[in-house]
Amino acid sequence: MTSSPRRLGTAALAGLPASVARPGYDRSAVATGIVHLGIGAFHRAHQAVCTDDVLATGDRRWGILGASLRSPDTRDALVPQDGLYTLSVRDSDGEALRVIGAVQDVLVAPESPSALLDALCRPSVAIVSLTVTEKGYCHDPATGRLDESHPDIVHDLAHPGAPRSAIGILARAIARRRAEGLAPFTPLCCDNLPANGRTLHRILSRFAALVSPDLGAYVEGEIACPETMVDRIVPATTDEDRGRIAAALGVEDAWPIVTEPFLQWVIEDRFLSGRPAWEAAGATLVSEVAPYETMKLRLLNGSHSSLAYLGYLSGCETVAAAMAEPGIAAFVEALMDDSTPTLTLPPGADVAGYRRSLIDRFRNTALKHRTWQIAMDGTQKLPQRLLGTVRDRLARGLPVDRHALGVAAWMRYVSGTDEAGKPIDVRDPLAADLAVLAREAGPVADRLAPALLGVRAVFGDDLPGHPRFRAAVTSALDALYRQGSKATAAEYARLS
Ligand code: CS2
Repeated sequence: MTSSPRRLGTAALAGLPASVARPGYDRSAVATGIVHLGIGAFHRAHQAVCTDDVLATGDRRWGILGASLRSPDTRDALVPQDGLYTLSVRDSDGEALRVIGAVQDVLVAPESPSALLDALCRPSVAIVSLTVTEKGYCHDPATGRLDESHPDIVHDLAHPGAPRSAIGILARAIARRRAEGLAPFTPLCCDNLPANGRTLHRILSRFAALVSPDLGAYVEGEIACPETMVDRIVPATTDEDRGRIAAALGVEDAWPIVTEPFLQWVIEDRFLSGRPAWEAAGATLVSEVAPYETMKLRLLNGSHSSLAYLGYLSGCETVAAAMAEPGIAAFVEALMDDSTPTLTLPPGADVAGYRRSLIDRFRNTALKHRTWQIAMDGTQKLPQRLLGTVRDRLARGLPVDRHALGVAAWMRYVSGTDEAGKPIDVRDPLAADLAVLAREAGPVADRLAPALLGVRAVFGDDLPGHPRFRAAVTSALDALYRQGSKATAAEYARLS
């Protein structure tokens, strides 16, 4: 008698409890149609799930080869499980478990850039999707242009055969496929960047032009980067999640993913070499993504970042805990009131319903979405989440106090101490620079606000000197220092 498996994998599938959904297709017959760069939790809760749905319809072209651009952790968790992992969908009604089969293999780019380049040059690969987070694009967040002095870009231009940035990897693979006479793949950005397809295309074309003018012209003219809007809340998996899910499965899963029921994916239908019928999984294929994307970035992510900073400073560990603070919850509603008039709504959009669903999603206590997780990388997030709205409101002569409070809470946060005097583990590519500015200025609004407003990568050339914005940020920061974030949020919620 063979012993029953103790770890999730192909051999364990048949023995899982009947309540656990699993791939209903022959995984061994699936070809690799997608390489995904940045195979973290978000991809595994979003695009991989939609692609799993497509595979289940019988279209076997779209298996996913995942790549991690940094750490081997995902590979170490998933490869011993034949790429399988559990998706746990949680809300107040309970938890539904499903094993996802779309991921076939995982590579670790730094261990072998050439293996990844070979995979990207397989003829079956038609799409290279990316979730490398905002900072993974090596760009200037304020302008959306390639940061040519970024260490990874400098490295990749000097060593094009062993790239380490997503941009260097894409450019090298595009050049090689072209030289080999293979059809180009479609790079598909699935990160929360503004105009994410156009931004990727601009950055990639510039990088390619620095490699050679000919490659630059080819990327500029021949490579399509569709826009996307991606949405699903995916907190980091905890050990408690692992324990609960293993008990339900009867086998260990080294890295299950926990998420909410909601999923939205809006995609510009502009693919060079075919695409999965993601509509079968509920995705919306459109000709213009921008209205969906702006609505999501400004209402969801703008609220999220504000909740993260205000919540964290006042000791709220999760988004749901911050939403349980009446002043903070009222502030988030009021912030959305201010963001809404700046939006060009998608056709047929029910913005009131959308906002209500966001509030419900933020209040989902079954998810432990840490404010600290969302607070990360603020320099890369503020421009598209809060500052676009600020610019639109300033241009129309409207008050910007509430968005200024979101910015001020970020300033208070990156200065490195919370309201209880505890040090904050600030994670941000510019964390060291921010810490120096904060130390030199001290916890004084009149000094700290102008110092941090001077960070051009975030605030560009226009906002640092804008008198109304500057005054609004300074007084919001002063209020945070005087009365803390709960009372300030409540006060700002009441402003007319
Ligand atoms: C969050 C997002 O971590 C963050 O910054 O705001 O990851 C958010 O959960 C997703 O964009 C939701 O789709």
